[in-house]
Amino acid sequence: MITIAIAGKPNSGKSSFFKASTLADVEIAAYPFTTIAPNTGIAYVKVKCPCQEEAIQQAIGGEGCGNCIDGYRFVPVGLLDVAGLVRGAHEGRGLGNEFLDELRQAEAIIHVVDASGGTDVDGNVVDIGSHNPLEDVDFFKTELNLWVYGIIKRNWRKLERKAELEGTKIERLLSEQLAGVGVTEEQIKMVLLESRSLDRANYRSWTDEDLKNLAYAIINRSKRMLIAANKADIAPEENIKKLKDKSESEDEELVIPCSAEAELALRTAAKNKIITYLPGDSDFEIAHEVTEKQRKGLERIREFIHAYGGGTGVQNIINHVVFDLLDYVVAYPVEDEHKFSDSVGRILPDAFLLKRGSTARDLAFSVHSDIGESFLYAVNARTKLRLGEKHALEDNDIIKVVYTR
Ligand SMILES: Nc1nc2c(ncn2[C@@H]2O[C@H](COP(=O)(O)OP(=O)(O)O)[C@@H](O)[C@H]2O)c(=O)[nH]1
Ligand SMILES: [Mg+2]
Repeated sequence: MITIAIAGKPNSGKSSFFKASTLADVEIAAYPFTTIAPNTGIAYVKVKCPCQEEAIQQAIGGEGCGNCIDGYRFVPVGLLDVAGLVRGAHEGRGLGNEFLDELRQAEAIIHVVDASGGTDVDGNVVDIGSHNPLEDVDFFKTELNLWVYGIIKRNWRKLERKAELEGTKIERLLSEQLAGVGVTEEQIKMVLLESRSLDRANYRSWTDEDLKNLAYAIINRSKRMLIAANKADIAPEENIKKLKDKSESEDEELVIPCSAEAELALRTAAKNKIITYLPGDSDFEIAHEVTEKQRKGLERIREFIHAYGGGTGVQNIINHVVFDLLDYVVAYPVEDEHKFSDSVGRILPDAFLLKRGSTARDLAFSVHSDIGESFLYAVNARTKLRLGEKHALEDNDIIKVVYTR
């Protein structure tokens, strides 16, 4: 499963973001992690369910598929609430080592920034607007870069010697050093191929500055990042603007404003049947007798989500990470391409997230390794056209896999 890390300085709202994203009103499916740690959980991307399409409606007799909620599918992804990042983490300060260790498993990082400017660089509460959140963005990247740079630098001599004695490629040796960061040899190779200043053949003349640039490029490639401008409900408008402007002008990580607290309040209220609300909805209905205080609180949240282009931003961030940053597609395997169901008649029973470029055969492997092994061909259930094993899946594909039994 995809793993996304939630990281940032203390008190930026990481745990609130984690709680909000992992609180599901309906138990959609149990996806236990092999090791259950309290800071790991399941969040969901939200997509339109194919059962809503007219042609499919007709084929299945006008009913819902039973696996979506109000026409939306929630497909699970792993989420990790990482320890707060403090200054000097790369030297092991605070929970520095733990923090960095946890990041290893993550494909992407949601950097939660307190956009309200109400916490200082170490996470202490200060007056709203008195801390510049741009500093947090820089500080975070600096720590990540220094972490990777530190590993490379510490081992550089040894690495050089090994390269000469054994003739091993520099990218292989670097990836061995950086295995703890979760970087692959392929990623390092791409970094070196694309770099204008780093000549692989001349690694012996690389300066400290070169190694720093290398570290920067490696972390950028191996961990896709997005900035959650959190506490947008209380943040001065100019802070959000500053964060967005910096990101655009320097072509850096996308900034999406959000309010983890608002999302948490809405999901909790939905769970308690006080409102009808689905994660990511741009509005909600108050469904129950509520106290004046509750109503006021809810109306404040409504104002906020209307002002912020419909939504608290939390679901939007999860979807953006998976579909845009990491470039995944959703695919639905079926056994009966006419009824869009499995062998016992369950309509569109499963949804899988696969890296764009994955094939019908990869999907078969996701269903079961046996089915992948004995794959013959696939059929696009919408068009009934036959697909070869190399056919790359498109987002929202419904696929029947034919295999030898
Ligand atoms: N106004 C507002 N407060 C928030 C938001 N998210 C978190 N907080 C508050 O910020 C404080 C720190 O939140 P927490 O999630 O524990 O931060 P962490 O240390 O990064 O895990 C708590 O008092 C939260 O209630 C938000 O979106 N809006
Ligand atoms: Mg926390």
